[in-house]
Amino acid sequence: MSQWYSESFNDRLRVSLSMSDKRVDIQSPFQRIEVFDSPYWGRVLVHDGLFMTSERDEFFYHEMLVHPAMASAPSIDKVLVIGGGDGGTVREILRYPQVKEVTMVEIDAKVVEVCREHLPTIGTAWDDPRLKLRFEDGIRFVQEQPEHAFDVIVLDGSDPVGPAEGLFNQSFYEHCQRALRPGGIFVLQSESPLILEQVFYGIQHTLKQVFNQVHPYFGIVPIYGCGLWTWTWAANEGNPREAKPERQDQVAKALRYYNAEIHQAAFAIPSFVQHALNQL
Ligand code: SPD
Repeated sequence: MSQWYSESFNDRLRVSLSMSDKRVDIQSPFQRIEVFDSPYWGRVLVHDGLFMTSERDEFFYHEMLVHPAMASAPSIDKVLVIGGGDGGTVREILRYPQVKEVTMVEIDAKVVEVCREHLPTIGTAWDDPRLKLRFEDGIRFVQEQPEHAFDVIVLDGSDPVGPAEGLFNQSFYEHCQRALRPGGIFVLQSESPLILEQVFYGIQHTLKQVFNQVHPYFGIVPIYGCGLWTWTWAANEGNPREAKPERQDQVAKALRYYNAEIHQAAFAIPSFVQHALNQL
Protein backbone atom coordinates (compact mmCIF):
# COMPACT_ATOMS: atom_id res chain seq x y z
CA MET A 1 0.00 0.00 0.00
CA SER A 2 1.23 3.52 -0.88
CA GLN A 3 1.91 6.29 1.54
CA TRP A 4 0.48 9.74 0.90
CA TYR A 5 2.37 13.00 0.33
CA SER A 6 0.22 15.95 1.38
CA GLU A 7 0.51 19.59 0.40
CA SER A 8 -1.21 21.81 2.94
CA PHE A 9 -2.54 24.84 1.24
CA ASN A 10 -2.79 27.39 4.03
CA ASP A 11 -5.55 26.24 6.39
CA ARG A 12 -8.11 25.66 3.67
CA LEU A 13 -7.22 22.57 1.75
CA ARG A 14 -4.92 19.60 1.79
CA VAL A 15 -4.07 17.80 -1.44
CA SER A 16 -2.59 14.31 -1.15
CA LEU A 17 -0.93 12.23 -3.85
CA SER A 18 -0.07 8.60 -3.38
CA MET A 19 3.66 8.06 -3.00
CA SER A 20 5.52 4.81 -3.56
CA ASP A 21 9.14 5.90 -3.37
CA LYS A 22 11.06 9.04 -2.37
CA ARG A 23 13.84 9.71 -4.89
CA VAL A 24 15.24 13.04 -3.73
CA ASP A 25 15.03 15.06 -0.54
CA ILE A 26 17.66 17.77 -0.37
CA GLN A 27 18.05 21.31 0.84
CA SER A 28 19.53 23.67 -1.75
CA PRO A 29 20.71 27.16 -0.77
CA PHE A 30 17.21 28.34 -1.72
CA GLN A 31 14.68 25.66 -0.88
CA ARG A 32 13.91 22.07 0.00
CA ILE A 33 13.64 20.02 -3.19
CA GLU A 34 11.85 16.67 -3.21
CA VAL A 35 11.04 14.22 -5.98
CA PHE A 36 8.90 11.18 -5.37
CA ASP A 37 7.28 8.43 -7.41
CA SER A 38 3.53 8.27 -7.41
CA PRO A 39 1.80 5.21 -8.84
CA TYR A 40 -0.72 7.36 -10.72
CA TRP A 41 0.96 10.76 -11.12
CA GLY A 42 4.42 9.54 -12.09
CA ARG A 43 7.41 11.48 -10.78
CA VAL A 44 6.38 14.51 -8.74
CA LEU A 45 8.50 17.61 -8.02
CA VAL A 46 7.97 19.47 -4.74
CA HIS A 47 9.56 22.72 -3.53
CA ASP A 48 9.28 23.59 0.16
CA GLY A 49 6.34 21.22 0.54
CA LEU A 50 4.43 22.67 -2.45
CA PHE A 51 3.62 20.61 -5.54
CA MET A 52 5.36 22.04 -8.59
CA THR A 53 4.59 19.50 -11.25
CA SER A 54 3.99 15.85 -11.98
CA GLU A 55 4.70 13.76 -15.04
CA ARG A 56 1.01 13.00 -15.51
CA ASP A 57 -0.44 16.49 -15.37
CA GLU A 58 2.44 18.82 -16.28
CA PHE A 59 1.15 19.41 -19.79
CA PHE A 60 -1.91 21.31 -18.54
CA TYR A 61 0.31 23.84 -16.81
CA HIS A 62 3.17 24.20 -19.29
CA GLU A 63 1.05 24.34 -22.43
CA MET A 64 -1.25 26.95 -20.92
CA LEU A 65 1.61 29.05 -19.60
CA VAL A 66 3.38 29.18 -22.94
CA HIS A 67 1.10 28.89 -25.97
CA PRO A 68 -1.45 31.69 -25.49
CA ALA A 69 1.41 34.22 -25.50
CA MET A 70 3.40 32.51 -28.25
CA ALA A 71 0.31 32.34 -30.47
CA SER A 72 -0.55 36.02 -30.04
CA ALA A 73 2.80 37.85 -29.87
CA PRO A 74 3.74 39.96 -32.92
CA SER A 75 7.07 38.13 -33.08
CA ILE A 76 8.69 35.31 -31.11
CA ASP A 77 12.38 35.52 -32.03
CA LYS A 78 13.74 36.11 -28.53
CA VAL A 79 12.09 34.74 -25.43
CA LEU A 80 13.05 35.06 -21.77
CA VAL A 81 11.97 32.54 -19.15
CA ILE A 82 12.37 33.34 -15.46
CA GLY A 83 12.30 30.17 -13.32
CA GLY A 84 11.06 27.02 -14.99
CA GLY A 85 13.74 24.73 -13.56
CA ASP A 86 12.00 21.49 -14.54
CA GLY A 87 12.38 22.39 -18.24
CA GLY A 88 8.71 22.04 -19.25
CA THR A 89 8.33 25.69 -20.17
CA VAL A 90 11.37 25.92 -22.45
CA ARG A 91 10.35 22.62 -24.05
CA GLU A 92 7.05 24.20 -25.12
CA ILE A 93 8.68 27.44 -26.36
CA LEU A 94 11.26 25.60 -28.40
CA ARG A 95 8.54 23.79 -30.38
CA TYR A 96 8.37 26.90 -32.61
CA PRO A 97 11.05 26.78 -35.29
CA GLN A 98 11.06 30.58 -35.65
CA VAL A 99 12.27 31.04 -32.05
CA LYS A 100 15.92 32.03 -32.40
CA GLU A 101 16.93 32.20 -28.75
CA VAL A 102 15.45 31.35 -25.37
CA THR A 103 17.23 32.63 -22.29
CA MET A 104 16.19 30.77 -19.17
CA VAL A 105 17.22 32.30 -15.84
CA GLU A 106 16.80 29.97 -12.89
CA ILE A 107 18.02 31.00 -9.47
CA ASP A 108 18.49 27.47 -8.21
CA ALA A 109 20.93 25.35 -10.21
CA LYS A 110 20.12 22.39 -7.99
CA VAL A 111 16.53 22.27 -9.31
CA VAL A 112 17.78 21.87 -12.87
CA GLU A 113 20.35 19.28 -11.83
CA VAL A 114 17.69 17.25 -9.99
CA CYS A 115 15.12 17.56 -12.79
CA ARG A 116 17.57 16.62 -15.52
CA GLU A 117 18.28 13.42 -13.66
CA HIS A 118 14.87 12.53 -12.24
CA LEU A 119 12.32 14.20 -14.55
CA PRO A 120 13.76 13.65 -18.03
CA THR A 121 10.30 13.22 -19.56
CA ILE A 122 9.47 16.86 -18.73
CA GLY A 123 12.71 18.59 -19.68
CA THR A 124 13.22 17.21 -23.16
CA ALA A 125 14.83 20.29 -24.73
CA TRP A 126 17.88 20.91 -22.54
CA ASP A 127 20.25 20.25 -25.42
CA ASP A 128 18.57 22.53 -27.94
CA PRO A 129 21.31 24.95 -29.11
CA ARG A 130 18.85 27.87 -29.00
CA LEU A 131 18.60 27.56 -25.22
CA LYS A 132 20.86 29.81 -23.10
CA LEU A 133 20.70 28.63 -19.52
CA ARG A 134 21.80 30.94 -16.71
CA PHE A 135 21.83 30.34 -12.98
CA GLU A 136 21.26 33.65 -11.30
CA ASP A 137 18.62 35.86 -9.75
CA GLY A 138 15.94 36.52 -12.37
CA ILE A 139 14.97 39.82 -10.76
CA ARG A 140 18.49 41.21 -11.07
CA PHE A 141 18.85 39.75 -14.58
CA VAL A 142 15.76 41.59 -15.83
CA GLN A 143 16.88 44.84 -14.19
CA GLU A 144 20.13 44.65 -16.13
CA GLN A 145 18.55 44.04 -19.55
CA PRO A 146 18.45 46.84 -22.12
CA GLU A 147 15.09 48.15 -23.34
CA HIS A 148 13.26 46.07 -25.94
CA ALA A 149 15.40 42.97 -25.53
CA PHE A 150 12.67 40.30 -25.73
CA ASP A 151 9.51 39.50 -27.67
CA VAL A 152 7.97 37.42 -24.89
CA ILE A 153 8.83 37.10 -21.19
CA VAL A 154 7.49 34.05 -19.36
CA LEU A 155 7.51 33.91 -15.58
CA ASP A 156 7.35 30.28 -14.46
CA GLY A 157 7.61 30.92 -10.77
CA SER A 158 6.67 29.08 -7.65
CA ASP A 159 4.11 30.35 -5.15
CA PRO A 160 4.91 33.72 -3.59
CA VAL A 161 6.91 32.38 -0.67
CA GLY A 162 10.66 31.81 -0.41
CA PRO A 163 12.83 32.66 -3.43
CA ALA A 164 9.81 33.45 -5.63
CA GLU A 165 8.40 36.22 -3.44
CA GLY A 166 10.07 39.11 -5.28
CA LEU A 167 8.64 37.90 -8.58
CA PHE A 168 5.22 39.20 -7.61
CA ASN A 169 5.98 42.89 -7.09
CA GLN A 170 5.49 46.01 -9.17
CA SER A 171 9.12 46.89 -9.65
CA PHE A 172 9.84 43.46 -11.15
CA TYR A 173 6.88 43.86 -13.52
CA GLU A 174 8.15 47.34 -14.53
CA HIS A 175 11.53 45.94 -15.44
CA CYS A 176 9.86 43.21 -17.50
CA GLN A 177 7.78 45.80 -19.32
CA ARG A 178 10.89 47.84 -20.13
CA ALA A 179 12.71 44.77 -21.43
CA LEU A 180 9.88 43.91 -23.85
CA ARG A 181 9.83 45.00 -27.48
CA PRO A 182 6.83 47.11 -28.56
CA GLY A 183 3.86 44.75 -28.62
CA GLY A 184 5.78 42.22 -26.53
CA ILE A 185 3.96 40.01 -24.05
CA PHE A 186 4.61 39.21 -20.41
CA VAL A 187 2.91 36.04 -19.18
CA LEU A 188 2.96 34.48 -15.75
CA GLN A 189 1.30 31.86 -13.61
CA SER A 190 -1.08 33.80 -11.39
CA GLU A 191 -2.41 31.30 -8.85
CA SER A 192 -6.04 30.42 -8.06
CA PRO A 193 -8.80 33.00 -7.56
CA LEU A 194 -10.54 30.56 -5.23
CA ILE A 195 -7.96 29.22 -2.84
CA LEU A 196 -5.43 32.06 -3.05
CA GLU A 197 -7.69 34.95 -3.94
CA GLN A 198 -5.59 37.68 -2.33
CA VAL A 199 -2.58 36.64 -4.37
CA PHE A 200 -4.56 36.34 -7.60
CA TYR A 201 -6.27 39.74 -7.24
CA GLY A 202 -3.04 41.30 -5.97
CA ILE A 203 -1.25 40.19 -9.14
CA GLN A 204 -4.05 41.58 -11.34
CA HIS A 205 -4.01 44.90 -9.50
CA THR A 206 -0.24 45.25 -9.62
CA LEU A 207 0.00 44.31 -13.29
CA LYS A 208 -2.61 46.96 -14.11
CA GLN A 209 -0.33 49.62 -12.61
CA VAL A 210 2.28 48.67 -15.22
CA PHE A 211 0.61 47.30 -18.38
CA ASN A 212 -2.31 48.68 -20.43
CA GLN A 213 -3.66 45.24 -21.25
CA VAL A 214 -4.02 42.69 -18.43
CA HIS A 215 -5.99 39.52 -19.14
CA PRO A 216 -6.16 36.59 -16.74
CA TYR A 217 -7.02 33.29 -18.34
CA PHE A 218 -8.27 30.06 -16.86
CA GLY A 219 -7.64 26.36 -16.94
CA ILE A 220 -7.07 23.44 -14.68
CA VAL A 221 -4.00 21.95 -13.09
CA PRO A 222 -5.21 18.82 -11.32
CA ILE A 223 -2.53 18.64 -8.61
CA TYR A 224 -2.71 22.31 -7.62
CA GLY A 225 -4.97 23.22 -4.74
CA CYS A 226 -8.60 23.19 -5.95
CA GLY A 227 -7.69 22.53 -9.59
CA LEU A 228 -8.86 25.85 -11.03
CA TRP A 229 -5.73 27.73 -12.07
CA THR A 230 -4.87 30.98 -13.82
CA TRP A 231 -2.19 32.52 -15.92
CA THR A 232 -2.14 36.17 -16.92
CA TRP A 233 -1.33 37.77 -20.28
CA ALA A 234 -0.05 41.34 -19.99
CA ALA A 235 1.13 43.79 -22.64
CA ASN A 236 0.97 47.46 -23.49
CA GLU A 237 -0.99 46.83 -26.66
CA GLY A 238 -2.70 44.02 -28.49
CA ASN A 239 -5.48 41.59 -27.80
CA PRO A 240 -4.81 38.09 -26.48
CA ARG A 241 -7.79 36.69 -28.37
CA GLU A 242 -6.13 37.54 -31.67
CA ALA A 243 -4.08 34.39 -31.94
CA LYS A 244 -2.28 33.51 -35.14
CA PRO A 245 -3.75 30.28 -36.56
CA GLU A 246 -0.56 29.50 -38.48
CA ARG A 247 1.41 29.40 -35.23
CA GLN A 248 -1.23 27.28 -33.52
CA ASP A 249 -1.08 24.85 -36.44
CA GLN A 250 2.69 24.54 -36.11
CA VAL A 251 2.44 23.00 -32.65
CA ALA A 252 -1.04 21.43 -32.69
CA LYS A 253 0.02 17.85 -33.27
CA ALA A 254 2.49 17.84 -30.40
CA LEU A 255 0.13 19.25 -27.76
CA ARG A 256 -2.26 17.48 -25.41
CA TYR A 257 -4.33 20.31 -23.92
CA TYR A 258 -3.94 23.64 -25.70
CA ASN A 259 -5.61 24.23 -29.06
CA ALA A 260 -7.25 27.12 -30.89
CA GLU A 261 -10.63 26.62 -29.19
CA ILE A 262 -9.12 26.28 -25.73
CA HIS A 263 -7.28 29.56 -26.43
CA GLN A 264 -10.54 31.45 -26.96
CA ALA A 265 -12.38 29.73 -24.13
CA ALA A 266 -9.60 30.29 -21.60
CA PHE A 267 -9.98 34.07 -21.75
CA ALA A 268 -13.66 33.88 -20.69
CA ILE A 269 -13.76 35.20 -17.14
CA PRO A 270 -15.99 33.42 -14.59
CA SER A 271 -18.57 35.82 -13.19
CA PHE A 272 -17.37 35.65 -9.59
CA VAL A 273 -13.92 36.70 -10.77
CA GLN A 274 -15.25 39.45 -13.04
CA HIS A 275 -17.28 40.92 -10.20
CA ALA A 276 -14.20 41.05 -7.99
CA LEU A 277 -12.00 42.45 -10.78
CA ASN A 278 -14.52 45.26 -11.25
CA GLN A 279 -13.85 46.30 -7.65
CA LEU A 280 -10.06 46.60 -8.08
N1 SPD B 1 1.11 25.97 -6.53
C1 SPD B 1 2.16 25.68 -7.40
C2 SPD B 1 2.48 26.78 -8.35
C3 SPD B 1 3.72 26.42 -9.07
C4 SPD B 1 3.88 27.07 -10.34
N2 SPD B 1 5.09 26.71 -11.02
C5 SPD B 1 5.27 25.36 -11.31
C6 SPD B 1 6.52 25.10 -12.06
C7 SPD B 1 6.32 24.16 -13.16
N3 SPD B 1 7.27 24.37 -14.19
